Amino acid sequence: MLLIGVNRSPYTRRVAITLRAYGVAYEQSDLNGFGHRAEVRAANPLGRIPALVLDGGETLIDSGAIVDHLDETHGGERPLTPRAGADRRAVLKIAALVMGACDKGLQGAYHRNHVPKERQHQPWIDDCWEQMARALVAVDAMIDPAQPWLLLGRLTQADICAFVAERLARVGLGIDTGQRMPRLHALCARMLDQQPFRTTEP
Ligand SMILES: N[C@@H](CCC(=O)N[C@@H](CS)C(=O)NCC(=O)O)C(=O)O
Repeated sequence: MLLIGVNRSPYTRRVAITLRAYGVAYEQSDLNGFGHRAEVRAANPLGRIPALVLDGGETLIDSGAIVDHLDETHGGERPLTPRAGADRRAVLKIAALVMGACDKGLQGAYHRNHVPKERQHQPWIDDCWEQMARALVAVDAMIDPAQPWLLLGRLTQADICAFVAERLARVGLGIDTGQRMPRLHALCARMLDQQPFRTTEP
């Protein structure tokens, strides 16, 4: 299996952590959508990372679709996203909140990084990042600091998604997560001690 993308991307890291949590062997090609346009577009016509090339040659795209496949093939009785019911809805809701937060965070960053300075509109960037921050604050409020994980007393896709979003906010965008979402900040710091998180650190 070949994972295409750099772990600096929250979407790629989400897949990398999921692969490691399931103990799946894989190789990784450290490409990004802007620096390696031709190679990334060859794997994904949309030009985005991550893509996952399966051993049979089929290529999957989009982190949500990729982790869905990994749940199906490696999740057994306890997939990282529960198969049905209230537990599944709860995990998917947090995943949607925080991966949507990544989308908003990157929307602001792309504007800052790709629009000429004189045409940049700072209120738009601020609004994107505020939307991201509010989603993370909402997840912060769901965290019980006495519990090792966000939900269900075990690692789920909610934790993995929250982890990559918190890192993007803190390291990528300079949002003070320790101050604005202290429980999430602490939970993610604890997760970093776990093998799937530690070994995928960019
Ligand atoms: N919904 C996609 C988003 C992927 C995405 O936006 N990846 C970024 C890297 S962090 C990218 O490749 N951006 C290049 C572009 O949009 O042109 C997913 O979950 O995989």
